[in-house]
Amino acid sequence: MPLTPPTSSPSATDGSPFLLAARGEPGPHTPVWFMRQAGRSLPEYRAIRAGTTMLESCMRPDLVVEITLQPVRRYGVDAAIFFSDIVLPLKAVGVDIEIKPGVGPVVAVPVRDAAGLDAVRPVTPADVPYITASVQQLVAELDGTPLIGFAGAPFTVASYLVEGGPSKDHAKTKALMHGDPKLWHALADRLADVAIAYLTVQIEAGASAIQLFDSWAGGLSARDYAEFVQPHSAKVFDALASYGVPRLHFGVNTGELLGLMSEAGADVVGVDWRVPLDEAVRRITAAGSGPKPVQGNLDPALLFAGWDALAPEIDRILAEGTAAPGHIFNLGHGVPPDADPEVLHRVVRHVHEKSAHAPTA
Ligand code: 1CP
Repeated sequence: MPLTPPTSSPSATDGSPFLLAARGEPGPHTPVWFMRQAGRSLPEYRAIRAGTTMLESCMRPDLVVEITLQPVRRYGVDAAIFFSDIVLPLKAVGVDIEIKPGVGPVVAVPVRDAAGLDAVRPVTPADVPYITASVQQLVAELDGTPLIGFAGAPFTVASYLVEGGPSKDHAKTKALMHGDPKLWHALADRLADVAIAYLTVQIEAGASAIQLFDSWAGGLSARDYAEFVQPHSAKVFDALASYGVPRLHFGVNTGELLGLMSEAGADVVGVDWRVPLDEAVRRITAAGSGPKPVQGNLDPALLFAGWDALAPEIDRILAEGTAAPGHIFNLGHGVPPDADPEVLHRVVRHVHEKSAHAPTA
């Protein structure tokens, strides 16, 4: 039976604080979720993952469903993020890639020439039945809490393929961009198709929103971003526009790129801690595509500073977030593995209490 896109009828998640904020509409409180909320900071995650590799666990609906739900149960966050990884769609089509504990994605044969491109193709639903099954089960169990699907943006995924693993300076990726622009654009275009296919599977199975992670784009100049990256991320956003689900976009250290990342086609722009949200709104607006809702932007380091230091920072961010037509509270990057779950829970309660207001007429 063909799947009906979830946007064709009113859904249980429509009036949720997360989707209201993502659409720039007023809601009962500022929604909050955390990037990497499912993961090593939770003892229940470490327990259930014991003995299973990261990518194996992404392919088992029982684990994906349980791990995705763990932070929702524990923290009462306003959205769930699908438990997977940005390299999963590559693994699913046979790219020799593993996630090494304590390291990250490692590629056996880095892609550095046209022949290397052959291994990379978009997933079809038949390649990832476990993704469809996991999303469908999650949507049923989440009972009105939106599920965010996600994929890696072409640049960030390319950086793993070209470097062969995590990298601080992305030197080989930049060298390929400038040294062989034809190959670079072919690779980035292929990875745009990979992201489109992976996100389409998640949306068609019922995800309420999607986030395109371009975590490492902040290493690029605005000029290089505009020429080598933005057209490919824009292809991803354009291809998904007709579903009508909010499209979020995030990268680290992207203060100089916020306008360009917004113009790529994001409905919600993620901001790390380096730029205050009101200034981020100004930059997005100045670029000609705003104002629009923003997501962020507590420095994850502050989770370790003690509540007396943390609470005023949360309040400052909530105040700065009022400059945007919608604000989704989040960290400026992922939850650190050694973060205290009690502190995260307190952040959620504080954001909800401080931002609660009577529904507007
Ligand atoms: O065994 C483990 O627990 C390994 C740690 C881990 C986890 C929990 C990795 C390896 N991936 C994940 C899950 C994951 N990855 C999620 C879902 C969980 C959640 O958010 O609650 C998501 C959204 C991702 C996305 C991801 N993977 C990004 C973009 C987000 C970001 O943090 O910037 C990136 C860059 C990756 C690559 C990756 N996978 C894993 C690691 C440690 C890394 C980063 C490596 C590096 O530093 O380059």
